[in-house]
Amino acid sequence: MAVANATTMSPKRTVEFDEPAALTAHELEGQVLSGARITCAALEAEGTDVVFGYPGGAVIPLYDALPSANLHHVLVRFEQWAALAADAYSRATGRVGVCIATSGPGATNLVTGLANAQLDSVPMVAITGQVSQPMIGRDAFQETDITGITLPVTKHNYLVQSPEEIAPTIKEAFYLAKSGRPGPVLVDIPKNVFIESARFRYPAVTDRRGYQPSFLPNIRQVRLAAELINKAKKPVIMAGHGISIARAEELFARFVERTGIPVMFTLLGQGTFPESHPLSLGLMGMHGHREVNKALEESDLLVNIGARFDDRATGKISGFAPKAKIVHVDIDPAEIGKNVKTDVPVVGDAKEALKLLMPEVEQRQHEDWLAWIRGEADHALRTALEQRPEWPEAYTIIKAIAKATNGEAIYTTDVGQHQMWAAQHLGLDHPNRWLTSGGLGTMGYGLPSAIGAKIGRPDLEVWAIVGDGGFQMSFSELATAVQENLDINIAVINNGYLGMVRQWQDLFHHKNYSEVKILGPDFVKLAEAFGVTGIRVLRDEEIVPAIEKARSIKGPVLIEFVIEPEANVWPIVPPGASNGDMLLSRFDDR
Ligand SMILES: Cc1ncc(C[n+]2csc(CCOP(=O)(O)OP(=O)(O)O)c2C)c(N)n1
Repeated sequence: MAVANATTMSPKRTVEFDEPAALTAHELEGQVLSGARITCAALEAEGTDVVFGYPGGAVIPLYDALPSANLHHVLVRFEQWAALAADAYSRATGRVGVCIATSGPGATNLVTGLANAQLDSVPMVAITGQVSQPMIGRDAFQETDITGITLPVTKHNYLVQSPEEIAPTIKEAFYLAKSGRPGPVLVDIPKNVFIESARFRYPAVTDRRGYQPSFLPNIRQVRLAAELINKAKKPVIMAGHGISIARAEELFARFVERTGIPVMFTLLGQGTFPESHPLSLGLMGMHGHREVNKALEESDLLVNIGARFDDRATGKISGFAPKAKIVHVDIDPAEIGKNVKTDVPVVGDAKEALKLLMPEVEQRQHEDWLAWIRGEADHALRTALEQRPEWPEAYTIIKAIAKATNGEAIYTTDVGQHQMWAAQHLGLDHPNRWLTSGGLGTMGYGLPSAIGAKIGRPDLEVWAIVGDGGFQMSFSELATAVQENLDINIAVINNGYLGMVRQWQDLFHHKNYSEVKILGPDFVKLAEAFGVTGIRVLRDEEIVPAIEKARSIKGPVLIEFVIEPEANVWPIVPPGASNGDMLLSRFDDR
């Protein structure tokens, strides 16, 4: 193993791990410490108190130092879930999530989690061990070029060259992760660098040459946007994740109420404004509500705040908001005009943009426009059209979970039909409590993200709503939930299929169900094997008692909800079609 390579370090620079236990980063300032201890102290200096990780040869020195640091380490069962738990921790708390993996396979297992955070703009720092410096480039045991591999899926990454570099690198990594458009940053540290020592000095500031993220929008652009807002007759707001990233929800609510503009949400924009508010329209795009997509077609002004015009939200670009002028508020100038032609770009932080917009916009109401939109709602759109009555319907289950938890829990999901049913029916009123993989669409996200969220927000109830397919990717994390004694509930929506793929095969590939029938384990027995309470629900009348039982039990509980195998999510915008061409049901043959 690469462990032997540790002997290549210079002996005179090595320190024994006899450093004082659990001193704070502040107290360690100026002391000579191992690179491993410096790494921990730097994390502490950034306010980190939890790390999600998995040990291995190249990071053994780091794990040696962990017990004497003020860091709670959560031992996951697979590194990908460490990255996704850190991602969810970050989304739920607004702090930077941290994950750790060893070199080689440990580091490569982080890749999907990094890509997930990159696409959803989640601040995260990943620390990976690397083989000792003299072994780099020799195909050493468990050597991978992780900085090369992760270059396209990180905001930035580093290969640290000396223990002196660790503290400034970690300082900069946190700064990059959370400033501007947030994202994941990876810090790769060779094993000998963990073992060698240096004087610990944590820099007060960091100054990365050439990195000047936008923050304050240009007031002229703000005024142009306000002009359009003040004269629009049929305006809509497209609310995106950028509002929660800027923690701008309060100001956003005041802006909406002042301008009287109805709000539609991207998948990740949900929760940025209460869905129960009269000005809230709900989800837009591929599985958006009918009236929302109709409003898009009809609107004369679309104000996008903090979203990136993702194709699942826009549908076919040429049919997207065809009559509307477009205002786009985004912190990343690269997003302006990338997918949708923008009339007025406002480049900056969503909160700062709203602060500047507020005094420029008039108090207005759009009653006729709102009445028109409401008139487009199709209350008949129900999967009920296709349901056999003996099976519980997924949306009944989702609504029951929302009701039992008073809409106040953190809800996480996997990816697929259950995710869309949850997005449509949870009725999300609170910010940063809807944790779902938007851009990457990472199956398996539900359970590890529930773990990350619960650790970050132990004060909140946490529900993972997962598919039987996605859950089979990450159920090993039940062991982590038990080891951490986490009070989380897991709702497995079991249709016996890779449901969303089956739905596409059903609707767009002549019902050619190729490789989507998925057998699962006995989920109740599986739960029990992990020491988790398992409940199975087969009938409507069992739904509420099962949810209440799960809520009353401390520790993880799994409920398997068996649903109609071939239920579809409606409406759906066919791939490549305009939002206005959504199908409302199987019988909608437009
Ligand atoms: C890691 C990964 N592999 C494949 C996919 C493609 N995919 C999207 S949804 C889906 C089916 C999910 O099935 P399940 O977890 O049972 O959820 P359901 O759609 O039935 O609710 C698949 C395979 C994906 N999103 N992520």
